[in-house]
Amino acid sequence: EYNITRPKGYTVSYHFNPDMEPHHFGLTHPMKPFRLTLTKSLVTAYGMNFAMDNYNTRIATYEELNSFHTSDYLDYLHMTPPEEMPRDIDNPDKEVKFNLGGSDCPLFHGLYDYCSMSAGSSLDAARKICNKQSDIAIAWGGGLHHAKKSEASGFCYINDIVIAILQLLRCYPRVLYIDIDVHHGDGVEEAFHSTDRVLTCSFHKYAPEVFFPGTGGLDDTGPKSEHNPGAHHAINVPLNDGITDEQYGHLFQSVIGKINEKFRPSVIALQCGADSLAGDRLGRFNLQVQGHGACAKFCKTFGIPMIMFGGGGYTPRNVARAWAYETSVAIDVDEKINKIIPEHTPWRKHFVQEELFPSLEQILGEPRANRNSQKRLQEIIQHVHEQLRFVNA
Ligand code: ZL4
Ligand code: CA
Ligand code: ZN
Repeated sequence: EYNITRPKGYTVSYHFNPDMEPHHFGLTHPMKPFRLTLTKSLVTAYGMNFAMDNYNTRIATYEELNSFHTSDYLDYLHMTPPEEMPRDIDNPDKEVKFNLGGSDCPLFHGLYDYCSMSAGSSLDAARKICNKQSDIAIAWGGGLHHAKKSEASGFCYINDIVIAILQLLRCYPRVLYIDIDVHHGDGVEEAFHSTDRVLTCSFHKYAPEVFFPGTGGLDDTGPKSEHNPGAHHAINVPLNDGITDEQYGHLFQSVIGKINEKFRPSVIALQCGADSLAGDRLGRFNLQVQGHGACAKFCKTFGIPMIMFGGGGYTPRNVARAWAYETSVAIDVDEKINKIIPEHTPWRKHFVQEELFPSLEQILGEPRANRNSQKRLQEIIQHVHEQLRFVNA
């Protein structure tokens, strides 16, 4: 039996809306809101809820969504019932507005409510950080980094991260956005491309034409106009298939460590997309739960406030394992328990012999071939360090 207690000296808050689960993108669509409930159950099964402040979050208002998204787009999202909305698959002749109704961003019942709940969780988390009632705020229902101000994209309709960061900017001078989802965090990058108060850094698989969304090359560092204060404040770490915990950890620490030195953020917004894990239905990387969680661990060492968002993650049982583990990182549970959590099975005590437990590698599936050479990774680090000469707090 574990006895999980509150971390000393700081507060962790968990922001969750149980009403997100009943929403469905479609039977075979990869995005499964059910993974949020699965995560919450695992967190609660370990008693981690006793170490945090738990909030059932409210929905974001139209005005709050309007802080980033245009009224045209929101009105369309809000007013048009699914039946009347155009679909490009079923009705290829009909017009598709705002990229809504295709196979990536389908229209479903309660879509607007679902989006308001996701944004509401992230905004509640940001408010708790702003008024110092929380030091690490967790919002696994958010992290939808592709949405643009007037357009849905890649399973994302409302950019809860941008809305949360806009809130943080009211109370903090500089926000560091870090994105470990296997996809490029294009929506967040674009939203802040003209300010030097937000530095964005995304790690992702990069193969334009082949892998979504196709942006985020090493040289994409924000619009390079002389008068743009946001120039150089977008950092991209393009990667190939099969990157391992060891490589990713080294890369993450040298890139984020340097950014922390130069940019001196007052708060961190960390998008923890779990599709960078091995065995993900859409992802291509080979990260284990520990390697993924090591990113959150490293960010925590800076000792500044942090929001942890969800994001992608398409093998639900692994998403729950990773986010439960990262919740345990936030509340700083004993290392011994950390080692147990990723190997969780509810009927653990019924097994007598240790050998009956599968290893994490077995849980997460056969590793993919690693297409990242040490030489290339070293070049990336070198390039990012050079770019950071233009960044000063
Ligand atoms: C699916 O099986 O690369 C959607 C999407 C729906 C159900 C049945 C429809 C079958 C994989 C993906 C047709 C599917 C055709 N269904 C999808 C260029 C594309 C056009 C759409 O993690 N087809 C688009 C988006 C990416 C594309 C990734 C990641 C979000 C995040 C944050 C978004 N879009 C090619 C694909 C399926 C589906 C199966 C799919 N879509 C895989 N990759 C994409 O970063 C939350
Ligand atoms: Ca990313
Ligand atoms: Zn993703």
